Order: sequence, then structure tokens, then C-alpha cells
Amino acid sequence: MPIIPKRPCPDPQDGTMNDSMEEKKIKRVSIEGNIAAGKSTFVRLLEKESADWEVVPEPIARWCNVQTNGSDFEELTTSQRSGGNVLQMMYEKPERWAFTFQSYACISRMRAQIRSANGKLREAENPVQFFERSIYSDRYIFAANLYESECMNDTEWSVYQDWHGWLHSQFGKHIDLDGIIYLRASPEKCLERLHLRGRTEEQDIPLEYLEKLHFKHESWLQHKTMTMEYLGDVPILTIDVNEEFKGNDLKSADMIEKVKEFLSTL
Ligand code: UDP
Ligand code: D5M
Ligand code: MG
Repeated sequence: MPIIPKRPCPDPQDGTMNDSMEEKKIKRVSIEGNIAAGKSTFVRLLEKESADWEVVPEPIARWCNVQTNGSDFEELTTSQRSGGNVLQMMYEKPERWAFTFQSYACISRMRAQIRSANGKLREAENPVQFFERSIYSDRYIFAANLYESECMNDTEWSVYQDWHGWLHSQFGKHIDLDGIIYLRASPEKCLERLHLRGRTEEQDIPLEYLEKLHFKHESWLQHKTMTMEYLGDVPILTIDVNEEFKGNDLKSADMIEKVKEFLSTL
């Protein structure tokens, strides 16, 4: 007599799952902040804290060495680079290269974030991905600032926004955010850290440029007065990073504690 199963037994190969097998939802959190506020330093701390936490750094190595292979994240010395340096081109002649840079920054970030979504967190109990910045800061902080500074013309800005909106509609669901952590520092502190870091491309950045970016971050994440087309009401944790946290175990532990508390609310 054929045995008729009372409940369907999922085939592990076909992707259907019952409750006990259900994959954990990965929480996605973006780390935002001005240039040289301390985002990369902070995400390195997060990476060490838990095997359930994965970090996707900004693909800055790509921007300084544009080519179709190589690592997205490992920064190279000037002599190791063989591709074009679109970050340097943008700082040297922004009205010529801002559109090119912003297109590349956004697509390379999206690719890095989507690629990592298929990665190592499958076994994690409470999986979290931390992104260093997001496609929202690309558009509403950096690209918008370049447009307002007349480094992109109306046509370039329209093309960028159309392209950004379409990419978001196609791929946004893989990288949508559950939370944002804002590392808040004064423009003066950022300038000090920018010089300390010593990236050659950035050495002529004036304080006024950091001030403009700071006010945009503030209106987005502090005052919440910025209108964004497709980012809903995402919870924000603000951490003041004017005080040194690098090499300061107490301050770092306090920051990690705040992150854990924040994650428990998402
Ligand atoms: N830095 C520091 N003290 C801190 C945090 C950062 O001296 O508490 C330094 C860090 O070592 C680097 C520079 O500030 O030389 C910029 O930091 P990071 O690259 O992390 O900034 P990001 O641009 O990623 O926000
Ligand atoms: O480094 C990022 C560098 O790239 C910094 O010099 C600012 C510049 N830049 C310009 N446009 C962008 C966008 N769209 N995203 C990120 N960075 C941008 P960091 O020091 O990590 O801020
Ligand atoms: Mg960084």
C-alpha cells in the first residue's frame, strides 16, 4: 500500500524549507560618517567581535586602481597601482570626473555588498552585515554635494539619479538597511585624521569641503530633515567619535556595547 505522507517533507535541494530549517534573516547595518571620521577603524573592531558579524568595507582600492580584476578592499601603494586612479582624477578635476567617479563608486559598492550577501553568514545564529557606507550616502551626500557645487551639470545629475533609482529598484532588496550607525565627528577632527591617514589623493581637501559633507550628514541623520526617495524610517544610532577610540579599549568596548544594544532593537 502506498504511504501517503501527512505533511510535505521539503527536499533540501529544491530550496523549500520548514520553520526549523528556515534561514535566519541577515540584519544589515550601514556605518555612515564624514571622510576620515573613523569608519574603517570601527568596522575592523566589529569584525573581530563576533563570528556572526560580517563587514563589507568601502571598495576604495578599486577607486584608486580601476581595473577588472584585483582586490576591492586592499589599498595599494602608488607604485603597486596599474589601473587608473579615478579618486585622484575626481579631486584634481571634479567638473570633468565627478560623474564618472560617482557612477563607479556606487556600482562597485553595490557589487561588493550584493556579493557578500551570498557569503559566510549561513551558519550564523544572529547574522549581521555591516556595510561601510551605503548607496544612500553615495547619492544624497557625495553625488548631491558635487551637483550643488556645479561639478556635475543638470544632465549628468539627471542621468545619475535615473540610473541610481533603477539599480535600486532591481537590486535594492538584497542590500536594504535595517539600521544605520552614524559616527559623528567635527569637520576639524576629520581633517586632522585625514592628514594622519595620509592618502595622497586627499591631501588638498579643504576644511570647507568637510563642512559641507558634515552638514549633509547632520541633516540626514541628526535633524532628519533630508527627503530621500526610497529609504524609509530606518533606526539610527549616533556615536560621538571626536574622542579617540583607536587603541582605547574602554571607549571601544563602550561603542561595541552600544552596537549590541542597538542590534537587539532591530
Ligand atoms: N583614527 C585615529 N583615532 C581614532 C580613529 C581613527 O587616529 O580614534 C585614525 C585612523 O587610524 C586613520 C584616520 O584616523 O589614520 C582615519 O580613520 P579611518 O580610515 O578609519 O576613517 P574613515 O575614512 O574610514 O571614516
Ligand atoms: O574614503 C572615501 C574617499 O572617497 C574620500 O576621499 C571621499 C571620496 N568619495 C567621493 N565620493 C564618494 C562616495 N560616493 N562614497 C564614498 N566616498 C566618496 P573615506 O575616508 O572612507 O570616506
Ligand atoms: Mg574608510
